[in-house]
Amino acid sequence: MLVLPPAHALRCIVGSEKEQTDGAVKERVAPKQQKPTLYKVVLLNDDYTTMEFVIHVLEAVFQKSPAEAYRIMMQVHVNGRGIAGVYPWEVAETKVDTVTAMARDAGYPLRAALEDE
Ligand code: TYC
Repeated sequence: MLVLPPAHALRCIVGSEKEQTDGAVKERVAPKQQKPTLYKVVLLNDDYTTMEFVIHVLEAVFQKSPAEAYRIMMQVHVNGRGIAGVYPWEVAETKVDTVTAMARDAGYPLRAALEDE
């Protein structure tokens, strides 16, 4: 399923807009969001991508240890899907793009997707 960023995940520019009134400069400060909404990056199984390549992706893109990368790869291989990591919207989206580009460059059909936390 395609997940679009919610309005609150979009960068807020209100705080940087200055309002000029009678020579006075007022600044409206938008309250900073303390906890960003998090999204899961999910890896999907397929029959052609090698286990070694998936382990490499998990280590290189998701900073997993070799043991954790192997565990997640096997989880995807056995169950069809597995969580590679949980990140704020823009980070998660970039990881999906990076995985997809790496896989296509290497000639593999590996897919990654975003999910609501
Ligand atoms: N099923 C693949 C194989 O047997 C391995 C694999 C694991 C592929 C995880 C994708 O996300 C994946 N070669």
